Amino acid sequence: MDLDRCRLYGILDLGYVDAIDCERVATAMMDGGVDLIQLRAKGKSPDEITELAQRLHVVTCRRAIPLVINDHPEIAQVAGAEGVHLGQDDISISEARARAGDGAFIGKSTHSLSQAEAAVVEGADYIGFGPLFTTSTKPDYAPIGLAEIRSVHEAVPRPIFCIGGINLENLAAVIAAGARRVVIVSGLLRAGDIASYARAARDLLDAT
Ligand code: 3NM
Repeated sequence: MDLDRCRLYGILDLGYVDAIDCERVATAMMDGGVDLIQLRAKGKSPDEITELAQRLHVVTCRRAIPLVINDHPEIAQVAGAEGVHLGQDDISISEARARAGDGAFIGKSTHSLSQAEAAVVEGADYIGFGPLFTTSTKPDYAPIGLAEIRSVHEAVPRPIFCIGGINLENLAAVIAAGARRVVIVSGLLRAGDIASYARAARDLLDAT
């Protein structure tokens, strides 16, 4: 899986999207140039997530866009998803790799430079780095700001996706601070025209 080429990561967060709309929203994201999609379904049952992951994978496969499952390596395996995303308090990367099977890539959320470095030592294929700004999608985390973006890129030889409160209003500043890849959740999912919103973000990223 060539994660290096991925720069705009969209998350289907069921806090913002109804399960019934996920395929339509994923398609709009991909139309706009999102090149990695995660299913984040906090509070849903494993059966519900599995069913949704399987449906979504049909749609993402058609465009050869990798699908990442948050928290559930077994579901990634059953659905044939390409990746798994873990938080700091989840199972280890090696455990997730064993459960997801067959070459799934594993990403990990990190909230400081030292966590980012530790995630690489642990074997993460990519990291999330944030939250840069306060965000209602993950409200209990203190924002880390933009100051460490450059040093994390110097320290971590893996794709780094900056995350947390990123939107079209602040994306240029995030890029100017050194980000090459970003995750946008609520900005995209609340947009009236998701494909156009993604395209505008993509254009800003591609200009660097
Ligand atoms: N993880 P939005 S911040 C899911 O820092 C998530 O690990 C974060 O959503 C982290 O774009 C975050 O709506 C929320 O702010 C991102």
